[in-house]
Amino acid sequence: MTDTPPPVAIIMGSQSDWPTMKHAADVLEELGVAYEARIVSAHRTPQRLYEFAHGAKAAGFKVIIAGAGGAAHLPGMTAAMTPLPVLGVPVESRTLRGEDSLLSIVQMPGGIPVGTLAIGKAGAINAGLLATAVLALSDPSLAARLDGYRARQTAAIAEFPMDAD
Ligand code: RP5
Repeated sequence: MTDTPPPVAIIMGSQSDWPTMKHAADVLEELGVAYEARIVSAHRTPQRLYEFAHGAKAAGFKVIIAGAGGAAHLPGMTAAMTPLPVLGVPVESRTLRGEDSLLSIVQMPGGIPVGTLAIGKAGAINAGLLATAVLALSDPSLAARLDGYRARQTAAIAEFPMDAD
């Protein structure tokens, strides 16, 4: 352990978002990027959100990944209170399959951006990769690890399809 604060914060509106957001955490771990994961609800813990977002830059975070479902106001409200880049992950909701989450996150007014990813697992994975790409701009060693990840992914894709059995 070092005293260096983790560069990435993964925040989510509920414990129920963690199975989705863990995919972002897994990518960061694979690439050797430190992160901190917290439950911060825009609706149920607004004061926690206020304190987190206002203090995030001073705490040393560089990128925030924010996942929420349904009336998913967490990424946008976080972006309203920090200058840090915010990547929004729409979590798949039980009733509307995440379309509500996506529309809640993506339609930000001009002036307060949220980089919105795909609904669910793919969005969480890509949020982890995008956060890594941002950090890699000023970290050649991390850039090399990201290049390696992409190369391994490419090498793992078969050219011809196979039958399942
Ligand atoms: C949102 O409400 C959370 O981000 C979550 O996706 C959704 C449902 O939360 P729970 O009722 O499962 O706690 O705030």
